[in-house]
Amino acid sequence: MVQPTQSSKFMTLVRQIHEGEQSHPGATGEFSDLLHGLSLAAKLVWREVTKAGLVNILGKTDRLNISGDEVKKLDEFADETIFKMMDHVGHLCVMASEENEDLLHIPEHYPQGRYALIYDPLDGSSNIDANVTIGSIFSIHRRVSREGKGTMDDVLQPGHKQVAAGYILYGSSMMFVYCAGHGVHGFTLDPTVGEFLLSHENIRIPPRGSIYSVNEGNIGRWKPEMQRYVQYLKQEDKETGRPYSSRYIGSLVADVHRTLLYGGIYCYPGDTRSPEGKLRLMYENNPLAYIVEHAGGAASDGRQRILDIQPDSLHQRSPLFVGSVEEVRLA
Ligand code: AFP
Repeated sequence: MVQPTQSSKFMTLVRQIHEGEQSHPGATGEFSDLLHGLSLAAKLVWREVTKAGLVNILGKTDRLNISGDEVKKLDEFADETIFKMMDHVGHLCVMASEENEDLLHIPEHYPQGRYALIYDPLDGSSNIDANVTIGSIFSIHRRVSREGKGTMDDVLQPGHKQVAAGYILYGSSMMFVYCAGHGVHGFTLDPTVGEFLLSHENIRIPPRGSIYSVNEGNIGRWKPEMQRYVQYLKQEDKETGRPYSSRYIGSLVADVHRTLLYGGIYCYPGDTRSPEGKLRLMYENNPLAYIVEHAGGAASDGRQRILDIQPDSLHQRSPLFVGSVEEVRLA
């Protein structure tokens, strides 16, 4: 028999966001709408991802995205789905997507809101054909322009000004991980009822770890200090727990998710070919740095905190060292 005092384990994403808002006097419910819209878009993307091996959707289109990567059809689907799901909600003034060169404005017949949404619709898409975990990443800023259409200033804000960020993993299960300033929470989709249920409450990253994650194929292009650092991690030393294990999926969102849960470090340094590395500050590094910092970890570009970088363009890149506090400090 159900005891009235028994606490409910069925914390859905919507319920948690709602309860979080209710504890803030003056909350308008806009955040619930935004996160709910994103979770709905993610379910549609997930539906296509799970069908990817069945339907003829894996072919590549014959163009490159703004960052020069091959665009696959699923990227386009995810890009459009997120935009269409979020354009009419009334809480956004502008969006920016990794797949598009310019800002994405809210159609004029919809109301303009107080927030700006930045997203990477499908991170790790080169892994789709191999059935490897991929994901979507999002970042939300409060607008700084006063009214009307959103502007570049609304989007080009340093990461520490994000009011929420998160990612969705399309893997062996589907997860929605987000932070709106108060803890990092992970929800797993129960496909039988179509709901995200709280599975990872208040995630904390271990302060140390023994896994490093980096594309070591690039070692010849790294600076000597980066080469020495990775050599150091591979040396035998009982006291400091070396050698570390190496894990690299090649889907940033999946590599960072593992790092968040198990501890360790993910690195994408600059190299002779790309001095600022490959990853994009606005779409990848800022939201993931926000999540990891709120879970007790750290994120740096090797010179400064990722979240302190003042962006100057939508698609700018930055090196990334993210993970356990002690590991990022050592790196
Ligand atoms: P997209 O698939 O969104 O273009 O991003 C891929 C990615 O930026 C990131 O997900 C990977 O970790 C990284 O590239 C892998 O790059 P390397 O092949 O250089 O290791």
